[in-house]
Amino acid sequence: MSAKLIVHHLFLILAPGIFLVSCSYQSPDITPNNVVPSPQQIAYQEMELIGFVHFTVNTFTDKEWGFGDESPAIFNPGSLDTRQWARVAKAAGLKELILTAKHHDGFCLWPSKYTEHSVKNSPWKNGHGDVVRDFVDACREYGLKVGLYLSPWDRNHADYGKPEYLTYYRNQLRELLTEYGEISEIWFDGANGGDGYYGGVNEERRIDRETYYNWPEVWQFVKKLQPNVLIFSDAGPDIRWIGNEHGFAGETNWSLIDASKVTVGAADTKYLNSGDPKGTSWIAGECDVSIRPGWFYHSDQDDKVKSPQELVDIYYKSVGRNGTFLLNIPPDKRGLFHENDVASLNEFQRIVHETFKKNLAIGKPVHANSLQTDQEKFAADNITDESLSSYWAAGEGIINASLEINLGSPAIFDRLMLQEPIRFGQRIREFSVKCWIDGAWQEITRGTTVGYKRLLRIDPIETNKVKLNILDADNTPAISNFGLFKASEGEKQ
Ligand code: FUL
Repeated sequence: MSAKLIVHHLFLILAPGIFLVSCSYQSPDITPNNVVPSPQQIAYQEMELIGFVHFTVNTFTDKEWGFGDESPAIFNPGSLDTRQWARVAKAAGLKELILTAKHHDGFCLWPSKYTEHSVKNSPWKNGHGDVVRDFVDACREYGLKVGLYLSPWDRNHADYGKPEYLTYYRNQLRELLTEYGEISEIWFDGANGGDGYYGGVNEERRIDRETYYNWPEVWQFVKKLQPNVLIFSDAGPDIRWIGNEHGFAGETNWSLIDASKVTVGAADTKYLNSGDPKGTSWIAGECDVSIRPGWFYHSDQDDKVKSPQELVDIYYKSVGRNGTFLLNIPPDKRGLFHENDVASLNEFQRIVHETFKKNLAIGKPVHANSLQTDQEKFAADNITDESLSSYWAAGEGIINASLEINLGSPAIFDRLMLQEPIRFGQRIREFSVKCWIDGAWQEITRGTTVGYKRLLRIDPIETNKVKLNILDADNTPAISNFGLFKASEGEKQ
């Protein structure tokens, strides 16, 4: 065989392999930060909106914190309908609901076998009801994730403050985490210790917040029962409290903290509000707030329901600042979300939908002054392709970079959106946005952190070119989405 023929034969043998290798070759992503979110934490932030449902004996006694001496006989909602909760939540764009299975009064919304202080001794459904069961069934029917709140502080239990109570608490956790299917989030509240009924002794009990519950052990126990559950507390380990009950994340908000600096129930709220760029764990902030002044339903607050515009403002200060918006809607004595709450929630959803339905930057060409490589994978146009998974990244080691979005013809907008591909960590520390106005670049706004999502409200601008400047970052900056929107008229009413 001639040498030429051998080469030819060799080519025929190797070519399919070469072809296969080149087809399956995927250029590598940017190098991730040391601290990145888990897939569950990414999915959690993408939900954006979550509902809280505070419901218990307090609903019937008109209190915020039950003392623990309430008779189960008072729990008797005439038309409890968990499907109405789920239906309303779904229509409002909420992705998960969290129910107070037990609040500080110790009354259990499920027939726990470890206490008599529960629905099993209530007239509701002749003691055969289970609100937790009805709740999880309704959530699943409407495609909502399920979260549960089990108050560590229990003003009813005789053993609260003693080691015996910890066994009781874990037994209840086991019931909730093994008998109701998949639970996506479990909420550990920080309020702890004080006066209470405590089995009839009516006294004040204090616990050592640092040691009493042995949180690391409780969290391990929880993860053993439900490996995918996300645990909320002041200190995480998966989701942290944002440090206030107004639903406001800090203007600067890192999804990282150093959890060893945080004591559950005695946290530095400023620290929680802004997170920590040097944080050692990914623990994003959850922004909780009630649609009414109280967490529980009180008829004298029927006219104090937050307006749709107030809810929209909170949306910008929570979701728009890299947080999740956890909005409480307390069922009334009937066991239903009140008409006023539903009306406000629906209008809130309509406004948000209207504002963000049309991104004026979609499909527009983008030019970057720095690219990771010339590969399509990192192309500047990826920030206007509407996909969260594609992204632009600056060249390795480059921090200052700018992206110019060419809108073609002049457009008017007053809302901006930036998103980082957080699966590689949170990076951007500071950015500015300039617009081409009267033949020159003029700065129209500036911001600090971005994270999963950053929304900015500005006065309406008309321009055909927008420039995003990354001014400071912890690592090579990357952007997955950029958006320009015109606010719904409903935002202003
Ligand atoms: C607080 C509790 O004391 C309130 O009653 C409410 O449940 C809120 C969400 O958390 O710490």
